Amino acid sequence: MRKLILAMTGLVSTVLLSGQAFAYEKAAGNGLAVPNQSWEHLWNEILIDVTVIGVIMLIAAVILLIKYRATSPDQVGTAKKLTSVQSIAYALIPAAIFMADDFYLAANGWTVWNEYRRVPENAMEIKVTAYQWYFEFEYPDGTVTDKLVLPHNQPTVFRMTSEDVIHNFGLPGFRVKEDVMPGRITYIWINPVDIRETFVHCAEFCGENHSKMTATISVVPQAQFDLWLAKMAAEG
Ligand SMILES: [Cu+2]
Repeated sequence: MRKLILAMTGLVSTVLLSGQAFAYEKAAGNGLAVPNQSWEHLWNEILIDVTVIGVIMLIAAVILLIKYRATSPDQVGTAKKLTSVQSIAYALIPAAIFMADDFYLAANGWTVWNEYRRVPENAMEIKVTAYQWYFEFEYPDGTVTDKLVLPHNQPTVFRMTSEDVIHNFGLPGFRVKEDVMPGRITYIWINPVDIRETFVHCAEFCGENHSKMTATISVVPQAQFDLWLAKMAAEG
């Protein structure tokens, strides 16, 4: 009976823990500041959890294998028959423990996604049009380019559509991607907090030259961005 109570306690803590996840993320503020950091945090959490669970399972398996190994070929096991309460407890306790973790991670994933879908009000908007097989970018002043230069620390939202087939605006350096479809406008946003060179790559197989459908992204200081944009605008 004690084990059954333990199992029920586990189930209750499952629910409490997932509620806790929501409370924690909500307190963190209004939307995400740097989305890729939130995704990385979530990914690390998942990685730690599956590693810990994996190691526990491995150690348990090795101990049981050694402890209960057969010492002669015709040996018959002498395990005690479990009572119903024991059987239920053996099933429920481990299930409750692992479910608590699953719910916790799922709740965190849901929260990050939910927050991520809210674009910051000060975001710069760049229109993206996908073609077989390149991306075209239109800046707020109407300048059209085939590569991205982004001002450092400026949240940027991409409003995207396709002129032909389904593509995908993949930003591995920012840990996000989103489908780009004809007849529909989808969006994705980033906050480039590091000055660096990275790239966008189509992440949906879209035909013969799909693998070449890429463009560079340069994150530069605001002043350098202003100069670049003015130069591009002048070149028309
Ligand atoms: Cu594509």
